[in-house]
Amino acid sequence: MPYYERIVILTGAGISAESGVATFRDKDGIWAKYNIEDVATPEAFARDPAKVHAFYNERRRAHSGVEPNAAHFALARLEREHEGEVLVVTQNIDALHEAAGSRNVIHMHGELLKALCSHCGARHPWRDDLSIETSCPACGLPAGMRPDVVWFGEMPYRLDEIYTALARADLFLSIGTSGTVYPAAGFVAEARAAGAHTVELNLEPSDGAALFHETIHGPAGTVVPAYVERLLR
Ligand code: BV8
Repeated sequence: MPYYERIVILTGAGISAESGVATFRDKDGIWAKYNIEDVATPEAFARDPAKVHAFYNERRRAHSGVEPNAAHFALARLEREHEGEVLVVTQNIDALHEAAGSRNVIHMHGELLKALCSHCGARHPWRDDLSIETSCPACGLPAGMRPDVVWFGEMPYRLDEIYTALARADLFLSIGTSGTVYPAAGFVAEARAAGAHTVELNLEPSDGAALFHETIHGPAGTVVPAYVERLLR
C-alpha cells in the first residue's frame, strides 16, 4: 500500500446503515416511504411545513438511539494515527462521525441535530421536535425555524473548502453512497483529475463505480476497518 499524504473521504447513508440508520435508496429506505418532493425541498417546506417538520422530528427522535459502528470508529482512528491530513466530507446529517471521534468533518448536506432560523440565520444545536410554533432563541420570531439541512435545489455547504481539498488529495475514498446525488457524486471525477487514487467501498457497485480505480464491496463495518488497517500499516 503506497503512502498517501492527503486523504479525502466522502461518506453516505451506507456508512450508518449498520448503526440502524435508514438509507435512502435501499428497498426499505427513506425514499420508499416518502417522496423527496413532499419532505426534502424548500417548496415542500413552504407548502406544508408541518409535514416536513414531522419527517425530520421522526429522524431526530430515532437518532438518540443510534451509535457509531466500526466503520465510523475506523475513520476516527485513521484521523488520529495518520501523519498526513484526513478530511471526512459527509452527505449524512447524523452525528455519528463526531460521536466516533472524528473531528475534521464537513457536513455538506447539513446536520439533523441543528436548527436554522429562516428569519435571522442563527443556528442552534437542536435535539427536540421543531414546529412552526417554535420561536428562534436568537431573534424570538416564530414560524421560521427549520432543520439545518440542505434540501434538493439548495446549495450544499462549504463546497469551496471541499473542492480545494479534492484538488490537493492523493487518496479519495467513497464509502456507502449510491453516487446519485450531485454535486457529491461528481467528487470522484474532481479527485481523479487531480491525480488522486480513488477507491469505492460500498455494499454493492454504485452508479459511479466505473469512475473509481479500485472498488471494494462489502458492509462498511467490515471493509472500512480492514482498509484503514492496511493504510496505517
Ligand atoms: C444543488 C439532506 C445547486 C437532507 C440530501 C447536476 C449538478 C448539480 C445538481 C444536480 C444535478 N442533477 C440534479 C441535480 C439536483 C440534485 C440532485 O442531485 N438530484 C438527484 C436526485 C438527481 N442536487 C441538489 O439539489 C443539490 N443541490 O444541486 O445545488 C448546485 C449545483 C452545482 C454545484 C453546486 C450546487 C443538493 C442535494 C442535497 C439534498 N439533500 N440530504 C436529508 O437527509 O433529509 S440528499 C440525500 O441523498 C443524502 O444526503 C445523500 O446525499 C443523498 C444520496 O444518498 P446516499 O447517501 O448515497 O444514500 P443512498 O441510500 O442513496 O445509497 C446508500 C448506499 O450505501 C447504497 O449504494 C447502498 O448499496 C450502500 N449501503 C447500504 N448498506 C451498506 C452500504 N454500504 C456499505 N455498508 C452497508 N452496510
